Amino acid sequence: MSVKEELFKRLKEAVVNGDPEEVSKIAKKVVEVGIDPLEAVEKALVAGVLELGDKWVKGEVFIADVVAAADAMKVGLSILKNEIVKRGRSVKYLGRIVIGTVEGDIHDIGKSIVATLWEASGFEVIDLGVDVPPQKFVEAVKQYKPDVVGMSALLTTSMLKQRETIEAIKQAGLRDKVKIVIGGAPTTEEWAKEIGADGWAPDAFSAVQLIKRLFGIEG
Ligand code: B1M
Repeated sequence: MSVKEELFKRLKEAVVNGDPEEVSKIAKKVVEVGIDPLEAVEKALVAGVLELGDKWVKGEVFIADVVAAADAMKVGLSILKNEIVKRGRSVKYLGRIVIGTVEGDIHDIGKSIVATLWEASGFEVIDLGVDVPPQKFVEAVKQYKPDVVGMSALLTTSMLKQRETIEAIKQAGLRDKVKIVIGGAPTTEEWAKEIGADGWAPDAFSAVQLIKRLFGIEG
């Protein structure tokens, strides 16, 4: 087993065990030995949360275990994020994006990864956090004047808030000032079209391609 595989295996285990200290220690080691931080996010941090998520859906673990794993995962993401952004650092920002998880929804793992990759791709990303009401997105558009608004939703119930937020931005007379993109596991391209979003992405990597397309950036 290579050093990388060994570190990824231990990092994933630390996430599954909901052990932030161990996650922090191994994530720092990943950076120290120069392993691709993005690969560590995908193959260890996210893999750990999903593995536990499957056990939870099967009723083998409790939701508290999933929360602990998600919190431990986010400790690792914050350490690896700096390295990801540093490696992708571009001199000036290519554009400004406001992102948030919609009202009634507190899932933020996917959103944080998307925000990290957009930052690493040279965009200024303002993260509004979770459980963000439509009006807060409207205020953020007025305050930050972003080029793009991104909304994440992980519940079939909270997806409806993506539509409500687009309506609120329209009501505020701001719809032509921003591009709006959505994502999150239950969302689909059809849903994005139905609610009048400008784009949708199934995962973080295609979210980077999407944002570059919206800005007319090649590659
Ligand atoms: Co919850 N949860 N959860 N959960 N949870 C799901 C989503 C669920 C599918 C599990 C299940 O039952 N099968 C289910 C939703 C069912 C549905 O409505 N479709 C569910 C449920 C029901 C719930 C609760 C209601 C459980 C309860 O309390 N009874 C509750 C709801 C709380 C709330 O939001 N109000 C709840 C709570 C939680 C925790 C808080 C414990 C925890 C979240 C911790 C956190 O985020 N800080 C949690 C977790 C971890 C999950 C699972 C296990 C994993 C979700 C995740 O992080 N995936 C999930 C089951 C599963 O998916 N296996 C489940 C990994 C992440 C990288 O993927 O978020 O899809 P994802 O992000 C991807 C893409 O979607 C895309 O790129 C990302 C990276 O590749 N993407 C975007 C995401 N956002 C984007 C935005 C974009 C573009 C792309 O542009 C803006």
